Amino acid sequence: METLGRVLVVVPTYNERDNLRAIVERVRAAVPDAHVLIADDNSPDGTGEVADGLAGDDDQVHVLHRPGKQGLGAAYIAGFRWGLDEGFDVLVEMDADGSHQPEELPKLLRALAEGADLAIGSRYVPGGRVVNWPQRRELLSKGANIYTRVMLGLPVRDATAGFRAYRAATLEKVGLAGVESQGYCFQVDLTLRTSRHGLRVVEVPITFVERTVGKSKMSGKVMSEALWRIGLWGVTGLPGRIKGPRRP
Ligand SMILES: Nc1nc2c(ncn2[C@@H]2O[C@H](COP(=O)(O)OP(=O)(O)O)[C@@H](O)[C@H]2O)c(=O)[nH]1
Ligand SMILES: [Mg+2]
Repeated sequence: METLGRVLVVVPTYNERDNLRAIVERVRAAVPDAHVLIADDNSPDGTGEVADGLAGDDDQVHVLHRPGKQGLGAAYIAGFRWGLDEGFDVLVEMDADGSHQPEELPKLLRALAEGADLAIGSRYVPGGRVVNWPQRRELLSKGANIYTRVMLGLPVRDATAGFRAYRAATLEKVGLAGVESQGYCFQVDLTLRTSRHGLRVVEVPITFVERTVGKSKMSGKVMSEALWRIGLWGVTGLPGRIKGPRRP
């Protein structure tokens, strides 16, 4: 198993004031060497100030203040750019609301150390689970994954998952410049790009626990962007202008 180097956990936030401290503390306890970057979209509830407080108390916690709500994908692209510029070797995506359990982070990192280029924390491989999701949400998520598989033929069970670890080299190869996905379809976008570049995508089973504090930011706008973009990629073959080799 290889050593991975420096790990950055990027946590996008929009109105997560009452979730943020606990999640950051759990990450710091689960993977003490890792750094955390909070990418906040100027949340009206004061999440940005909570983030500044956490960063002030801990050299391994950082904050990226963004001017306004520009979507999950845009926040991740900005967070990844920051992490790549700072020389991190691994970039992790994790929600702030407790749905992704920091205690499962070592499993994702182990998959990278064993050779994966992208490790996805998957709800839909054997051993993966979802706890406390209303049936409507579960149907939406499973439907989105079926739609993605039919449209794109991706060999991934949970292409919309938001708990994942990328090698910096994966993001550099795939390139972030052409990524236009603003919302949650960013996850599918990057999965497709990574897979189309012939890189190794591995799914690791996780338990996804629905939030108990605060509100979901899933919206009609997020869903319709995913529908049309994934449909377009299905028809045209590729998102944006991928230059890497295409797998059969
Ligand atoms: N910075 C930023 N974070 C966002 C945005 N939309 C969602 N998030 C964050 O992304 C994570 C997942 O969002 P959530 O609402 O829990 O989605 P759900 O789990 O699919 O219902 C949470 O940490 C949110 O605060 C956004 O537009 N900008
Ligand atoms: Mg959530």
